[in-house]
Amino acid sequence: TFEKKWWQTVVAYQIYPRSYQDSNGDGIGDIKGITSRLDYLAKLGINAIWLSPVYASPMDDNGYDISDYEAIAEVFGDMTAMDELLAQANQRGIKIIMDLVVNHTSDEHPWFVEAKKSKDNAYREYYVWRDQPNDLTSTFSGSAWQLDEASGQYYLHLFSKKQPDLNWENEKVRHAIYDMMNFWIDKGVGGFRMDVIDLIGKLPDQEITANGPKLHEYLREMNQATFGDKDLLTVGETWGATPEIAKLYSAPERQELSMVFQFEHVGLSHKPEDPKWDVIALDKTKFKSVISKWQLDLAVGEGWNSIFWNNHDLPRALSIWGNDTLYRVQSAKAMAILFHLMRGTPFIYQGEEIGMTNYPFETIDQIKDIESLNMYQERIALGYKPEAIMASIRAIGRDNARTPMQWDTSHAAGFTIGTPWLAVNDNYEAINVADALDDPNSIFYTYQKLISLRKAHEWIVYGDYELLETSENVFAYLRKYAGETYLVVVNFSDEHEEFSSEFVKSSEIIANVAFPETLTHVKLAPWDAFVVGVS
Ligand code: TEU
Ligand code: CA
Repeated sequence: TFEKKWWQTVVAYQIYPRSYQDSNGDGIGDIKGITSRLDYLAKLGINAIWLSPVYASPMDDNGYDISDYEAIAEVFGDMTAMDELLAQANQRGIKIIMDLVVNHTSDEHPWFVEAKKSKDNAYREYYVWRDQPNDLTSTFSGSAWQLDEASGQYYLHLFSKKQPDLNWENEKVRHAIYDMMNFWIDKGVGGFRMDVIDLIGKLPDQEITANGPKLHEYLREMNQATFGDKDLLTVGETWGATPEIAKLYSAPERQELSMVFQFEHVGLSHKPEDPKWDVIALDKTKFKSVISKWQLDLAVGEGWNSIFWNNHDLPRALSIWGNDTLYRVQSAKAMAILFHLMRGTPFIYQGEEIGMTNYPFETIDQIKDIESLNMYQERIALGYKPEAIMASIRAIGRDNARTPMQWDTSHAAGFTIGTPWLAVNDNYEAINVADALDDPNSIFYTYQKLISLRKAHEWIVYGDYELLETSENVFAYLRKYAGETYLVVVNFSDEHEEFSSEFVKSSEIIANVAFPETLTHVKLAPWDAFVVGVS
């Protein structure tokens, strides 16, 4: 028997706190700034905010390196401000989903400070120490093993040297994490987004990192010890997930998580053999089959899906897959319509709702992200030309998603009265919230409409999915529920396309950027999209 849950019907919104709204003029976004923007988010209609980390941190990886899980980073505010955000958000029917980063801590966390003191320190086994490194590498370039001079041993860090991996085989670590989670649950958070949670079952000696043998055992233990008897949204970040693996995390009877972020579609933006840094044109046939597989293989009752174009680690999808110049507004709307009428919990990344774009980075001194900075150094040492490396960073570096939110046409797009920590995109004069709210045809109102449709129509949340055969550039699918059938058609291209079907329109067009007279022979202008009831 399938149990309906609140997190199946909401649309969530991801905030990267450093770049959302500064309230004290230091050029860095903060919690008070977020609270001041809750009415805007209530107007958009979202009901959950995934808040990227705001905990105490030396900010080596902008907060994904935590030195105190139960304290707020001074640069973001304090616990009073956090409690106020929780209260103000909950008053507006918006739940705060905290970012749970427990694959690793900061090297400035007291546990690691202790662990480094000596081999027999009580906290030594909170982390992974070996006498010799093996071939494991860090996502942020180089070996995953860092020599600790004092003890002559190496510690594991799958990310930066300042992000030592926790040893999840140590039950003291697991229970300390569960206690911390209950601290936040008792504060009334709406759930957790779990950073690289597929790595906590790692077996370093066998060079196993994702999907280790005890991963699901740990998640069931965590579920029982923390959120299991609460009605929270839990979403795992699982880069290597397939639909089958997604079921292991989200099948209701397994009592693990609500859903996962899968990244199979993200992987289509670069060559399979190249880990990340060279963008290739999107293969639309592959894209349609990957997205459809996720709709079909994760049927209602078998597990739950999330749907997203963007997050703080990805280039703006509008820039790499849409058309952020000639057809910025149309393609942004078309991409929104395509995803927001599918089954699964949609996550909107800050700025996506107004069509923000990648930034034209030219030189490495403009870059802040440790992943790009480390890759730059690594490739300079390998003889790459700076302009070639910058071309990769400009196309797909993480700073593209982290340029400050563009609120209006005042100084620094209204993000700060000071000097922004990362450059504001010059296109804020044309792309900003104030103008979007004043324009009934803006991308914002397409998102607002789609969000309201999901609240009003169960077919969007629970309907069956069927991909239709079309020309390569056209993505068309059916949704069927309780005897009704809806047709979604998107021209995912700069070309003029045609679509024809034997269906007859049976309801008014909704959330459209096209209005076909009939369905028997539809002419689609670049990035036209529509959804209509059919019979
Ligand atoms: O990201 C996991 C992760 O692997 C990404 O860094 C991704 O592989 C890479 O950015 C793609 O190029 C999570 C967080 O979302 C990310 O911001 C953190 O840097 C990382 O974990 C470490 O906490
Ligand atoms: Ca600030």
